[in-house]
Amino acid sequence: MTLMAQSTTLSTKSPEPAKNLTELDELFGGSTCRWVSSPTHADYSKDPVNASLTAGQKIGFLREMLRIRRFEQQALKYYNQGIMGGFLHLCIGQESIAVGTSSLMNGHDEIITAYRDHGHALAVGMGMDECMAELFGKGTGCSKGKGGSMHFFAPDKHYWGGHGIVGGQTPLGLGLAFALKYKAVNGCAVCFLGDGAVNQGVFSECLNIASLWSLPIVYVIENNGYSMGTSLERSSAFNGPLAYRAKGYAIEAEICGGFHLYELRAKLGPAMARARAESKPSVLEVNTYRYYGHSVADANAKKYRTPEEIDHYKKEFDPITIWENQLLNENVITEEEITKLDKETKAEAEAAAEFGINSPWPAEETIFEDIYYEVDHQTEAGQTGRHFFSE
Ligand SMILES: Cc1ncc(C[n+]2csc(CCOP(=O)(O)OP(=O)(O)O)c2C)c(N)n1
Ligand SMILES: [Mg+2]
Repeated sequence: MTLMAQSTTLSTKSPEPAKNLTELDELFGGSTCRWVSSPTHADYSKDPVNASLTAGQKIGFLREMLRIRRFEQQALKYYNQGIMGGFLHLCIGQESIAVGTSSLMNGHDEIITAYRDHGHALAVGMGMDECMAELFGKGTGCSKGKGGSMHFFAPDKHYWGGHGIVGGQTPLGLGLAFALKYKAVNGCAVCFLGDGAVNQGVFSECLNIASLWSLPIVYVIENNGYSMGTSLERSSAFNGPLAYRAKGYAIEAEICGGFHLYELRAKLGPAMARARAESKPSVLEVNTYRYYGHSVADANAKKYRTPEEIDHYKKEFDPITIWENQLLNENVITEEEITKLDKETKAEAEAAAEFGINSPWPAEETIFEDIYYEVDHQTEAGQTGRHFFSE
């Protein structure tokens, strides 16, 4: 009883009042966290990492963001019709982060992420067919239908998944960075995690080792303000940027608006370059927003956020609209060309869904292939692979 009463008191605790923010700024010399500061439309077009981009590259970024959004919209359609099952965590609204990051990869860099992984997979060059088939649980999927939405993998594209345990990818990412340093490869590891995952103990351990051993890793915190239905102010005791926790481990930390590709590239580019050239870790916190619920099974998706909040981000900070406007202003693209691009990506997503639906299921005799399973503590369920369903 006492414990329950205490936890109720804790969960209703308000965030620290804004008066502390000046002190924080003085302490850390940086900006403040997302629930007290709005993202901006600052201009990073002249940054060296952006100034050299060609028109073709800029249009390519738009195509990639559109591909991710159309792919996920198709997936949502079939999920809602009951044709697709399993988990489905959409990154709609967050597309710029995956595309901006992959645009900076140099062929030796490695990336790893959590379960909200479709965007990263497509951005590194995985095909829509193999990804969609995986969502349908088909044998033609990238993980042969055994991983589903949370476990897209493409090591040949330096993409190490797709992980369902919150924060579980952070030590794996550190292992990738260690391997790069050990083998003297001029690359960096980029490990994505959410604002909720920052609170997993293992992440603190990773920061300590990353700094102690000077490993070439960039932890990118995709701060969308919520971990499932829990808002940031209810999950983080420290009422400042999450990235600043890195300062406690003598690691460079930076805050970034993730809505504009120019800003993302301008902040992430130097962190990745530092990792490659000096084998130094960094933490970059990227402000972003997801339009849909935590997953498609989030029954409370519209209860813990106001419709006004969702609309605000859609209207003011949609990464695709922002990039389209940027390219229109630069005369890099016309409205007609955008419409054509959009149609092409929609058609590609539709064709991928057809491919997934028409693909065969994995054969029953392959159920134990390509997976880890217990060899001790043998049970009947373990022998037959039927843990959840009877015939
Ligand atoms: C160790 C562990 N604890 C809890 C869960 C259940 N869970 C899945 S996602 C999630 C929220 C994580 O939020 P965040 O890190 O902000 O990522 P986002 O979903 O916003 O991308 C939780 C608690 C889990 N998968 N693993
Ligand atoms: Mg989150």
